[in-house]
Parts: sequence; structure tokens; C-alpha cells
Amino acid sequence: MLSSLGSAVLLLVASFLAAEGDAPLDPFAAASEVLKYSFEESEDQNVDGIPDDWTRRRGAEFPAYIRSEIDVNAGHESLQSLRVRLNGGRLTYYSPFNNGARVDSSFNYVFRGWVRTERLQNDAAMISVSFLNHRKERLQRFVTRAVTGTHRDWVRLEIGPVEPHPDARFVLIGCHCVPGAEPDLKGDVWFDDLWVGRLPRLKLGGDLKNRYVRPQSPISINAEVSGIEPGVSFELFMSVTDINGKVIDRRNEPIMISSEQASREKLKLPFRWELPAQPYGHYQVLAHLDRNGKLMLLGETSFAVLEYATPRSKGEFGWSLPRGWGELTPSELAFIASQGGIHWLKLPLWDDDLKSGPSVVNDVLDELADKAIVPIGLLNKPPVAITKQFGRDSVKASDVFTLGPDFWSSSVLAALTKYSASVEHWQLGACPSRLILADILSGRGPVRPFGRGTVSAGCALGR
Ligand SMILES: [Ca+2]
Ligand SMILES: [Ca+2]
Repeated sequence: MLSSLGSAVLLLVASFLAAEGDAPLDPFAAASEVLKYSFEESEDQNVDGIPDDWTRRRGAEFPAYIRSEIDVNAGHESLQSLRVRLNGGRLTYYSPFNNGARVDSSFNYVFRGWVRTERLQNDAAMISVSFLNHRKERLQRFVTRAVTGTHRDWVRLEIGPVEPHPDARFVLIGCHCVPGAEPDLKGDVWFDDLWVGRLPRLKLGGDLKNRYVRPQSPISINAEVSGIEPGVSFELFMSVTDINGKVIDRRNEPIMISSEQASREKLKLPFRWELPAQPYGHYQVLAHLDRNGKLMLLGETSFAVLEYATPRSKGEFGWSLPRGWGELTPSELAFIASQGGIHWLKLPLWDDDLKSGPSVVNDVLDELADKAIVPIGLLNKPPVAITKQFGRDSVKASDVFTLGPDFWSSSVLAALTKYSASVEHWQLGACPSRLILADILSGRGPVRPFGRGTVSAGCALGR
């Protein structure tokens, strides 16, 4: 997803474009329109001043006394817009639920809209984009930044590109006026020119192990493009550069699909690029997709040519992964750790909110054992059963442990028991206090019965 690539990639993009002499990247310019609302006469056919088929949310928090209607004298695009007159409450409008709102999850989506506010003190206006499944249940919600105060000019708000959930079937736009701690009793908000577009998706990389290549082995680079519109000329460009920025090789692939191909649901076009063996080193792979000559999507990955490391039974170096292992599979995690030459790996094992679940955690522990990497269980993120007792969202391990063993001992014991066959070393929090450790190690805490294990003061292996 483009938005997640970060500033490092933007720098790469700048140098890449300079080298290629290409047009600037603008995913909005090359996206095709899915939805558009401008609150003009055609969107109020029954002439009641309310945009047709929009749904206004009702309820105690969404009072009916807040006036909203089409303003025929103020528009960012053309003449009209949707105006809300604030009066001490919350307002939400959702765009129509019709065939126009259907989405195809093989595309990425972008949103652009315009807001103007006057005399807002505490309240704010924002716009959301929600993806719903076929039962009209919300799967994802993306929200723009909030706009408050007084703006003489219209403010542009954007979302994306975002990747819809695979089960997404509909997209809805939400216009929101949200009160602050003290709701504003007066003020105006205008919404106009709300637009959703879609664009293809480009994924580079494939199996992570392809990024660690032995000398004399050929290089295999995989790309996958989905969401291609029929009858439109696309072109995929890829290049490989070495650590000095020298281009090793490049290729381009014209892409044009027929309506028949496009009608196949979830059409994905794989591309495989085989390169001859390369010398030791780190290599960058850049890809971009053009639509009718306009640059619209970028992708970036890398690979290294090296000898594989041999697992060792002893070692002092380790990594700490306090937020888990992200999208890596258990075997990928173990492979990377073994190639990193480490012997210890800290993993969060207390949180029952791990996306992966206990069976995946056990797979991770098995894979690590195969590579002779010793896991250390981090008791750093308390599980929901503990955090819900605090009545707030953000609860740290230190908040829990300062309450004393009676409060947390059963929960900690459960985690220790669950993974006791594979994990002998545990750490409380990121950097636990000596007082708590002293309590535990003196037998006042719950860890003592696990005699073969150790509880670490934590920071020796880094954080
Ligand atoms: Ca308008
Ligand atoms: Ca109407």
C-alpha cells in the first residue's frame, strides 16, 4: 500500500523519477471514478433541500435539532454543497447505499473531498470512508484528519490509497460533525465535491526467502498486479540497482486485458523476472505502474546475496520484538532470525490479542527450536481480561505489576503454563523494577514454582 511506504521510499522515488525523466506520481490523477457527490440540483430531485438517498444517523447522541441542508449559494465544485449548522450535538450523514457504491476488493481505493468550517471552537468536521460486506456490515473504516476553527478557503481532505478487506462489497462516505469536550452551540460546516476513485494494486516480493539469495543462485523477482481495467494501456517497469545505485538490469511489461479477462473475479496478473546470479551484496528492486503514460503506483523491495548462516548452540546476541512479528510467517521469522546470527529472541507471550493466536505462537516456538534460537517470553502487553479492569484504553505492564501479585498472578501463571514446554525464560515488562522482581524471586510472587525457568531483569539483551 503506497501510504505505508514511508519517506525513505519517497526519496527513492525522487531519484528514480529523476533517472527515468517520468511524470510525477499522483495516484488521484490516474484513478478511475467510483463515486462522486457534489450536492447539485441533480442530487436533490425531490427538491426538499436534502441530498437524495443519503442517510442521517439518528439517536440520543445524534439530535434531530441540528439543521443541515443543501446550501445553494456555496460550493467548492459548481454551485452547491451540504451545510450543517452546529447546535451542541453530533451529526453524521452517510452516502446512498446503491449499485454505485459497489466495490471490487482487487482494486485499491482513494478518497478526496472538501470541507470548509466557520466559527468552530471545539467541534470538528471530518469525512470517513467505510467498506461493508454483502450483509452491509462494516469491515473497515478510514477517517480523514479533523478540520476545526474558521477557514476562508475550502480544505482538501484525502484518504488512501487503501486496500479493502477481501470481503468488501460496498463503499460508503460519511460526513461527520463531532463535538469536542464542550460542544459548540454555533458554527457552520460545509461538505462538497466528495469523490472515491479506484486504481490497480501492485505487490512486489513474494516469498521472503527469495530475498536471501546464495551466490551462484539465479535471482527471482515476483510482482503481482490486480485491479486492471479492460481496454486501458498499462505498463509495468522494474529495475534492480546495486548498493552504489548502479542499475544492474531493467525491464518493462505492457499490460492490456480484455473485458472477458476482467470479468473474472479477483483477476491477479503475476510477473516473474529471472536474473542471472549476482555478486555478494544488497540490491534494490523498484517497480512502477503507468496508466496511459501516467505514473500511478510504486513498489519497492530488496534482496541480498550472501552465504547462509549456520545455527549455533550458543551466543550472546538477540533481538526483541515487543510488538510481535507482524506479517511474517513462523518459518520466515525463524529464517530471518537464524540469518541474523542471533541466539535469543524476545516475543510477547502475555497478550491474548495476538492476531496469530496460540497455535501460530506454538509454530513459531517450534521453528525457533529447529534453528537453535532460544525464546524469551515478554510479559509486556497485558491481556484484555486485565486491561478491561482499568476502564481505559492504554494500560502498560508497569500499571499492572505495581498493583501487586494478587491482581496479576493468575494471568501471568496462565501465560507461563501455556508455553511452559517451550519457554524457560521470561521477562516482566520492557524494564521491570527491581522491587517487583525482588517480590517474585523471594517467593512472594507466582513465578517461583517454575523452578527450571528464569525471570530476567530484562534489559541485558536490549529492547
Ligand atoms: Ca457542489
Ligand atoms: Ca432530496
